[in-house]
Amino acid sequence: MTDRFVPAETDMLVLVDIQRDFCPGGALAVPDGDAVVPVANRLARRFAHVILTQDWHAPGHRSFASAHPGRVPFEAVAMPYGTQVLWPDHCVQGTEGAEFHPGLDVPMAQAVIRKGFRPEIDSYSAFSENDGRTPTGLAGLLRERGVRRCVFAGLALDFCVAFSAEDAVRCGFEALVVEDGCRAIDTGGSLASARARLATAGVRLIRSDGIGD
Ligand code: VGL
Ligand code: ZN
Repeated sequence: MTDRFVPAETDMLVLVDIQRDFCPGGALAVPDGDAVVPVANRLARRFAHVILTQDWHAPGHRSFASAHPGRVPFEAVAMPYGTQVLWPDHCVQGTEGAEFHPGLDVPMAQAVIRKGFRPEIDSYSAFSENDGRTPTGLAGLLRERGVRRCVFAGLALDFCVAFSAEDAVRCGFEALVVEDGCRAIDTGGSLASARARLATAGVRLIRSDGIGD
């Protein structure tokens, strides 16, 4: 049993990081990641407002294990702004891996928020970078457009989707996550931790078949 959810004029669908590198065959492939593509395409047609986020790293980005001699991907290290998981090189600006998944069909998307472009700092959330205080500008964009509620789907549930949804609440928006429109990386307990944080933040998880009109 899922409660119905009816999209309103003041809702924004935020499709997170549905990019080649997060899908099977990509540099940081999320298991079954491309399964979110048809869900995202369907969802996009139910909302008056849709935006995309795009992970967009400078070459040699500090979140890459390759920038830390002796370290390997999925290890956690201390960075000036806190603990950071190290990743394989992924979503490098201008590369094929950074492109949106070729099956993503959302020509109605109104904006693309690129994040993680500063070489020294990672950005999971679509609202602010991992230091928790450098804004991306998304909150201002949403406020200026009269958006009150954000509905998230995309990759990965336990990183960019969860951090974005939590931050949405922090910025004063209501936030929901379409669970079947997401897939997770699940490294080092990240999925359990993300679920707990989402529950604490009051982010509702819904299913795409519960979205009506
Ligand atoms: C992501 C790890 C590194 C994500 C981005 O989109 O969830 N995860 N960069
Ligand atoms: Zn990244």
